[in-house]
Amino acid sequence: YSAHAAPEVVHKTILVKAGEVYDGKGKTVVADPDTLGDGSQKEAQKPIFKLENNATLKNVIIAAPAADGVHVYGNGTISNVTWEDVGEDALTLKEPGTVNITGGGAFHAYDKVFQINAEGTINIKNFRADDIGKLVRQLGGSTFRVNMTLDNSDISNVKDSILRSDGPNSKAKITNTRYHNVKQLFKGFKSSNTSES
Ligand code: DGU
Ligand code: CA
Ligand code: CA
Ligand code: CA
Repeated sequence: YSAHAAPEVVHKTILVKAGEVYDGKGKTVVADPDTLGDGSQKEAQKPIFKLENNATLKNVIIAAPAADGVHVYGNGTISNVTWEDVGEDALTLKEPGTVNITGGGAFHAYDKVFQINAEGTINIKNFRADDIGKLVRQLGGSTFRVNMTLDNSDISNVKDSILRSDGPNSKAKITNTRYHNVKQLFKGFKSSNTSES
């Protein structure tokens, strides 16, 4: 007997079409390691969810293996999604857009949680993260403009930094957030482009 239903094994990336809402109603999903990826640090794993422009993903727990998590093409809304054990990374912005992440959390990310591979904005609010390398990483070596905000969150055990860029054009702002054992808040930004309060 278990109080929780067995996780749903996802064999093929779930597509959330433009403007649509996927509400997991609290269910737990995992990747099929044979088709999507084993959640290790190997690149080229597939996502469990692919969100088209203006799609919403909500009320889902992503357990291990999490493969390449969630891919967002354009604007996306992520609400009450918890990555219990982040795979290669948790979420990637693949095309320019704004991603709003509210509630939920991310745990046990060997390296990155949110990977930003296109120009845009990532707003994270009411979030928990523990045992991670970095919370947000702008694609290494890229100079497109990324705007990162983190508000009212609780972040612990960070090996590298919370918000990380290499680009002189990107901005980062942290407000009302609690930290425990965090090596650095910001890394790779012009210091005039960061603020914490
Ligand atoms: O070193 O391969 O980590 O989208 C660079 C990495 C990076 C991407 C990124 C991702 O370019 O793979 O997972
Ligand atoms: Ca990667
Ligand atoms: Ca992990
Ligand atoms: Ca990845």
